[in-house]
Amino acid sequence: MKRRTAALIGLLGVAAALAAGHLVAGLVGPSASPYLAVGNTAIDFTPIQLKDFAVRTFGTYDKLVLLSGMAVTIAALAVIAGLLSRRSPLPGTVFALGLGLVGIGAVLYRPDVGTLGVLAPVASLVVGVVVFRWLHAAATAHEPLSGEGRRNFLIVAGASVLAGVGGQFLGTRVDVEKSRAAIGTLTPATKAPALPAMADFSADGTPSFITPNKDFYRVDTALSVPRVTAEDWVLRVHGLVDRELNLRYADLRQRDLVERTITMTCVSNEVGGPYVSTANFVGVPLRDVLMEAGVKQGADQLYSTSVDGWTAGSPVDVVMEAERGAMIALAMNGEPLPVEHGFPARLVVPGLYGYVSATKWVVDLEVTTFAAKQGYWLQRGWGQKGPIKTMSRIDFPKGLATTKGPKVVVSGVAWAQPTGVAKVEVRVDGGPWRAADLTTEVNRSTWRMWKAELDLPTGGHTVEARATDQSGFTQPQDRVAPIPDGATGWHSIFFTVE
Ligand SMILES: Nc1nc2c(c(=O)[nH]1)N[C@H]1C(S)=C(S)[C@@H](COP(=O)(O)O)O[C@H]1N2
Ligand SMILES: [Mo]
Repeated sequence: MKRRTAALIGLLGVAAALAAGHLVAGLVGPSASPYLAVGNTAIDFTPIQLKDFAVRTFGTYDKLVLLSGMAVTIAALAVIAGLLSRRSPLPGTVFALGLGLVGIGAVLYRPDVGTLGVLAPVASLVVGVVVFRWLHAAATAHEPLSGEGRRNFLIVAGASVLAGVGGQFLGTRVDVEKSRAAIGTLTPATKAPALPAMADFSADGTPSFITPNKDFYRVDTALSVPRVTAEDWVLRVHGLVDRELNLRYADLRQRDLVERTITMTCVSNEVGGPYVSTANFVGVPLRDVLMEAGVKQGADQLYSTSVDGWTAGSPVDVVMEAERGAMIALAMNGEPLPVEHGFPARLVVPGLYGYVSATKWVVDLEVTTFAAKQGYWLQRGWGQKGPIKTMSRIDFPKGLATTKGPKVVVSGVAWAQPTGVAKVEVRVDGGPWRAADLTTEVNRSTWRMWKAELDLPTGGHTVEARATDQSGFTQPQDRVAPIPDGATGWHSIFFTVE
């Protein structure tokens, strides 16, 4: 058999296997797709340093990079398996079996796949083996590749494309956008105070005070965004409570909704990084819901789970603080939560990093103890409690930029939820610190913008910033990596004045 034919048989066998699995997953549950399940399991097992590197290097494209990397790896292995099978179909058969078993293992490991889900990787295994052997037999019988043999190749290629596309279509048929569009406006009974006139310094290079939803940072482990309609959504509240609750979307939206302006932050944000954004969230106070359920003595953890099995543990005393403003959010900046930010509902707890509080697509709240359960990132070496660290960032000038002098307005943001920012200072080339101007405070759980006008000679300069919060604490100079409980250090920018 020609090398080219052998390689093609290997590739087509694997394509057929993956497509068949994706099609069956479209029927029994999208997350049962063996390809996605292997990807998701890989994410769960990736060492934190590597995951951190991926997020740092590829940002929001980290998942695309993972899926493409997997595709290239699997294709390369398929070609090798094909080439090894020129004399006998055995190596390719073993490869198809092995790949199928990996798929079954990955799907069984997923927390969000139902019992039927295993049918998808089983379909992959069977189709992979059968198609590979069928093509191999045809190519052996009709060597060199005749019209007959070629027809088989085209059938497999065509059927694979159809099955893959069909699976994708079936998997996204739960019309979550339709459900979202039908919700209309969620009008808060208590509106957030209007923004003051000087809430940001966007004219001087800071972000706008409210982050538009499309620009709001996004961090999650979901390879495909979970699709839950508002109609199907139920939030179960249970565990160490006096009475269990099952809350439906229609119940929640009828309550007195509150609107709160909150700045969210990710623990994996580097000094100077982009994972901080602000929105007006509308929802139900989490404290009220927990009071209704009745938290029992001894409970110290609120353990929340998303529909795709991600978990976070928040301190009960924090979410129960009356002043804190923790909420079950339904809307963000005047519209129902965008699907990628947790539609139909998510948690938001001001002052805690997202990994211990901000569960998107939340479906389960268990009142329990830290001794009993560990959230997703806690299991992977991150800290148990995730209070947000006081931090500042320089937004203008950008690092290595050239800007006109001698007057240069340096600007940025600072945050210290829920304590509030008291002061931001800047210094140039290691000189004395001087106080920057601050915007009017919106509330202590939001960021605050700052700017300072500097007089600078032409040439290169380094500017540094540091924030002091309203408890009098100044962010330390020591550089600490995000793992395990958030980065520290002063942001520093080198730029040139011309
Ligand atoms: N279901 C789910 N919720 C999640 C996560 C996740 O991976 N899965 N990541 C958390 C983390 S680490 C952060 S920082 C915030 C980010 O929320 P955003 O994507 O809406 O900005 O969501 C949190 N909620
Ligand atoms: Mo995060």
